[in-house]
Amino acid sequence: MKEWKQFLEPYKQAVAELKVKLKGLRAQYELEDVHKPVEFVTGRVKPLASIYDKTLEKGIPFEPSAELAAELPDIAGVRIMCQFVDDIGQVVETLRQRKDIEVVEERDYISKNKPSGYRSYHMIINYPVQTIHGEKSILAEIQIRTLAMNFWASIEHSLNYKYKGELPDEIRHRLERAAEAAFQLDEEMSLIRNEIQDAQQYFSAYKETSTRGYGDQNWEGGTRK
Ligand code: 0O2
Ligand code: 0O2
Repeated sequence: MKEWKQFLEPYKQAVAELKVKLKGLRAQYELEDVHKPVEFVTGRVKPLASIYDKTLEKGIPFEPSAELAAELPDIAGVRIMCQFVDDIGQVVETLRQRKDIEVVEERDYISKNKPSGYRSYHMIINYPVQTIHGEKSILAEIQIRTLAMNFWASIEHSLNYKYKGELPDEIRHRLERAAEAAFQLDEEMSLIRNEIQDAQQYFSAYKETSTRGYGDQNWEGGTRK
């Protein structure tokens, strides 16, 4: 077990660092008062049970090794959620330009969704982690998707878990239709993007100047009765 802990430690560190860095992007856009292409960021180290399942699928030994590290590029995973489909392109370009990561592979499941209906943009990166024994470069996966794509993927993921990957036909078909609906939602939101952004700016300014009123602004101040 100690071996696994040692093996996973750089991945844990990478996820923590990448989350701080990518949340930093969001903060910088906010300061510049422009539309922020990053809505929120999450991350995780792949649980051992999922690593075990993947080794069975790929037919490789379940042991901490260079082979396992190379075969499973998503042991460290970070997810960036965006409001609009166009934001994804902007985030991808920003990531390609960064000096602290090296993009080694990109998978575009947005232009061409997976048969399940899954949509997302994946980037596999090399990321250098500083350890007490020097620098260690590890692979990590960054998934970039809209809120609608994320909603669909998290629901589908739970259902797949419940049915152990064997979804009943009816649910599978409904999920395919739901994926199509999520795609339509993204398209519609893109069409009224300017309207939405104006409204969001107006609402932010209102929150900063208003001391009373109704709605979400009351959640932070603890004044909601
Ligand atoms: P904020 O101000 O809410 O953006 P940690 O537990 O410290 O390792 P973290 O970031 O708290 O790290 O946990 P996690 O689970 O990796 O990331 C969760 C972040 O994503 C939190 O933001 C959540 O508020 C945000 N989040 C999760 N789901 C949603 C969602 O559906 N909509 C929105 N808008 N945000 C979501 P933070 O970092 O606490 O900061
Ligand atoms: P988890 O729980 O997120 O860790 P390959 O074996 O190389 O052909 P692989 O490894 O499936 O392909 O890589 P891919 O397709 O780039 O996707 C890896 C991750 O994308 C998955 O990790 C999921 O997070 C997500 N993903 C891919 N397809 C789907 C899908 O149909 N539905 C959902 N909900 N997510 C998907 P894991 O390890 O499967 O899961």
